[in-house]
Amino acid sequence: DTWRYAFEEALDEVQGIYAQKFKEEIEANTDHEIQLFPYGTLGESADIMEQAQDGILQFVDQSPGFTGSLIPEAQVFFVPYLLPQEPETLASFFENSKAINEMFPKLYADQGLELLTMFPEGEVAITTKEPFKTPEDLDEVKIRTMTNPLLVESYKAFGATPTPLPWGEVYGALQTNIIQGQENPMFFIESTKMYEVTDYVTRIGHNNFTTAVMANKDFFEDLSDEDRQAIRDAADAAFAHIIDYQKGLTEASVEKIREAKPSMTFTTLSEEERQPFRDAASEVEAKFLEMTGDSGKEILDQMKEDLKTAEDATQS
Ligand code: 6CS
Repeated sequence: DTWRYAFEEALDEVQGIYAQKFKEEIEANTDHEIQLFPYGTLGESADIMEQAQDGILQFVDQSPGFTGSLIPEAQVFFVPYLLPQEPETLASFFENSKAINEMFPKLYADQGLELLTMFPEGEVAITTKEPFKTPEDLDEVKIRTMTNPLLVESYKAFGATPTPLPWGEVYGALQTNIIQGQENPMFFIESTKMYEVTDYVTRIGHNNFTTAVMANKDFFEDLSDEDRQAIRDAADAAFAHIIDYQKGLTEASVEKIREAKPSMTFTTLSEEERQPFRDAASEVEAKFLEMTGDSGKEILDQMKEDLKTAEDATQS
């Protein structure tokens, strides 16, 4: 059979590199083929999720940034300063986390989805038209977020005016000054030319971008044991590949942006400068618990435990 797999980025961006490796593994180890649908070929993130739930697509990559209304607990990835930035710690966390590998699959299953993997796509940086160092500087600044209620709460807590938009509207909204900033990992800021419509990149270290790959659950359950195993193995191989692929990617992307636009200003806030943003995190965490109740608390507690395990394992 030919299986259809859609994702939220271009073929040569992180989700695309993952998808290509997944396709390569499936085609090498089964009789099936994978047809890839990069961003823009089947609509926005919300559209491809709907198509995957309907079974029109067999596989979909949708980031928790867009899954918040479907699975409120997936918003846990937007509690500021929860995830570490060290690539090794992150990789170990995603690979071994009980929250990710045992708890989230049940929540995705309730939505007709078989969660195959979650992986990190890099430190999230904020690009803006004017410089900022404090929450006060962000007063009245409209920052685009993915359509995720908790991410909206984060930017409120950071002092800004959050504006949730699908990805396709971001470049134009910056160009016409409907918004004055947005956040994304450095590779994406470079590949989508966000530097053409913003002038400052600020690293406050508040998050690392997480994405998730899943299959339509009915499709997955109807497969043979061998095919299901081949899919799990392909997801694992692609995970290892994407972790390796991203080594040095943030810094290489900074260099490319500097080359394309020498006047782009990069600022990394110091620990002291980050403190007011860190202080805002507890308010956002409280909102998360308010939105998700006991189920959210269980996930958050487990994630904290899993993060501690990953830190102990990789930073000794
Ligand atoms: O900001 C966004 O909407 C997009 N960012 C990334 C890194 N991937 C896909 C997503 O649509």
